Amino acid sequence: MKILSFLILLCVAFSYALPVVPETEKKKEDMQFAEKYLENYYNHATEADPMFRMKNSKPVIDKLKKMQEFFGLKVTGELDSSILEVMKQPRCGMPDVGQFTTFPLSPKWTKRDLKYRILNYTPDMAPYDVDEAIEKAWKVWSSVTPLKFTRVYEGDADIMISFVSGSHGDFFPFLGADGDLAHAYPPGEGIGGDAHFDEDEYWTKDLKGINLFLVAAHEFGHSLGLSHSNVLGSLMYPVYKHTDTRNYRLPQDDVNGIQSLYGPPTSTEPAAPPSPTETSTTDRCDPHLTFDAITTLRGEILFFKDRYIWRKRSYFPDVEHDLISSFWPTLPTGFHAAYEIDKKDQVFLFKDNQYWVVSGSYVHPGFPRNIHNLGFPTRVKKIDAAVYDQNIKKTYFFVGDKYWSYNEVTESMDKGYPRHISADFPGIGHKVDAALHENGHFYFFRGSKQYEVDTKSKKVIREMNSNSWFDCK
Ligand code: TQI
Ligand code: ZN
Repeated sequence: MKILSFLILLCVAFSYALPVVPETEKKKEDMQFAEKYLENYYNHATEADPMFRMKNSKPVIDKLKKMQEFFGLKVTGELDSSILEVMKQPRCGMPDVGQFTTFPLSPKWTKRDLKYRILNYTPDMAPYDVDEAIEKAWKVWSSVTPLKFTRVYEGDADIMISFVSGSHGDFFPFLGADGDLAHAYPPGEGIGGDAHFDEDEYWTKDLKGINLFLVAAHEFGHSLGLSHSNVLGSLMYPVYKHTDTRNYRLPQDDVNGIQSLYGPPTSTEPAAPPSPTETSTTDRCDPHLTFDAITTLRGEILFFKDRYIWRKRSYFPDVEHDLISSFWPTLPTGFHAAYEIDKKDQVFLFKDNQYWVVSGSYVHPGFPRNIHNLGFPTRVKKIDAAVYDQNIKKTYFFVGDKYWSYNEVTESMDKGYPRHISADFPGIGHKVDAALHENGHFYFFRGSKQYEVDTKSKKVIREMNSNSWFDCK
C-alpha cells in the first residue's frame, strides 16, 4: 500500500505540471482521457456485449466506481481529481506494483479441513447447479493448497453460504441489483468465512446472468483470507469479468496469494499396502469368491470387492485388477451396490446411505447424496444390490429380503414397493449381494452362487459360480 500511495503522489506532482487550460476545456479533455483509459484498462469484452452485461449496469460509471473502490477512494462514480490521478499512474510504472493482498493482520484458518454448508438456494438456478458451482469454486482453491473443503448438511459449519437480499442481519445490507453482488468475511469465528450472495441478482450457471461459480470462487478467496489484487485478470481483481468457466485455471497471482497463507498442496501419501485379509480374497479364481457390487460401465463389467475392482471386457478373456482409488481417488471404497444407465453414461455407486454418480472416472459434483433423496424411508440404511433394466427404464434396489422398483423417467419410487424378492424372483433366494444386467439377462449374486434370470418372466434360467465371468479353470 505504501508503494501505491507513493506512486499516486508522484502522479499528483506530474499532473500539476500540466499546462493550465480553461476549466471547461479541461473537463472535456479529462472526460475523453478517462473514457479512453477505461476503455483500455477496464474494458472487458463481456461488459461491452449486451448479451452478457450485468443487469442494470451503466458501464462508465460502474467502472469508475469499481476503480474508486479498489483504490480506496470515495465511491462517487464521478470523475473527480483523485481518480484522475490514479488513471495517470500507468505512466508512473503502475504495472510493476500489481499483486494480491491479504486483509489487515492476515487472518487465516488454522486448520486444513474446513466445513461448508449451503443454507438455502436461489430460485434462479436448479439446486444441483448451485451445488456444482459452489463445489467447483472450492476446488479452485483446494487444488493449489493443502486445504480440504467438506460439505455438511446441518449444524454449524466454518463457512455458511446463503442467498439473502436487502438487510440480512449483518452490517452490510445489499442494495438490490445496483449494489454488491455478494460479500464474504475473512477467516474467523462465527460470521468469519461466511459468504452471502445477493438474491436480487440473477444467478446463472452460464454467462447469461451473473455466473455463480466465478463470484463464489472470488468470495471464497475472501473467506480464506485474500483481499483484492490489482493484477488485471486475476480472480481477486475487483472487477467482474466473464471467463470460460469450463476449463477454469486459477491465475498465478491468486495462486501466489493463497499459497502465501497456506502453502502448496502436500503431496498425496502413497496408498497403504493391502491388508492380508484383502490380499487373500483377491484370487479371482477362488471358488468361494463373493462380490460387493457389480455394474457395467461403458461396455465393461466391473466387479467390486473391498478396495478393488475387476474389469472385464466382453469378448476379452483377460481380467484387470485395479484399486478403486486409481479410478476415483476422491471416493470411498467398499461399495455395496452399483448400476449403470448406459444411455446417460452414468454409473451410480452406493455405500451405506450415500450414493455418487460417475461418468467414467469423472465424479459428478453435488455427491454424495443421501439415498433418501431417491425415495427410501430413513429406516433403509444400506442397499445390497441394484440393477437397471433399460427396456422398461426401471431400477431394482435390493434391501434385505425385499426389493424396490424405481422409475428412472419420473425419478420416483414405484407405488406398491417394497415387495418380497422371493415373491417376484422365485429361485434366487431371499437376499442378493450384487446384480448385473448383461446380454439381455439379469444376473443375481449371492455368496459364491450366481443366477441367470430372464428379465421379463423373472424366472431362473441357470445357476453358476459367482466367478464364472473370469477365465478360470
Ligand atoms: N462485493 C465485494 C467483493 O466481494 C465486497 C467488497 C467490497 C470487499 N470491498 C471489499 C470484499 C474489500 C473484500 C475486500 O469484492 S462485490 C466482484 C468483482 C463483488 C465483486 O459484489 O462488489 C466479485 C463480488 F470482482 F467482480 F468485482 C464478487 Cl467477483
Ligand atoms: Zn472481492
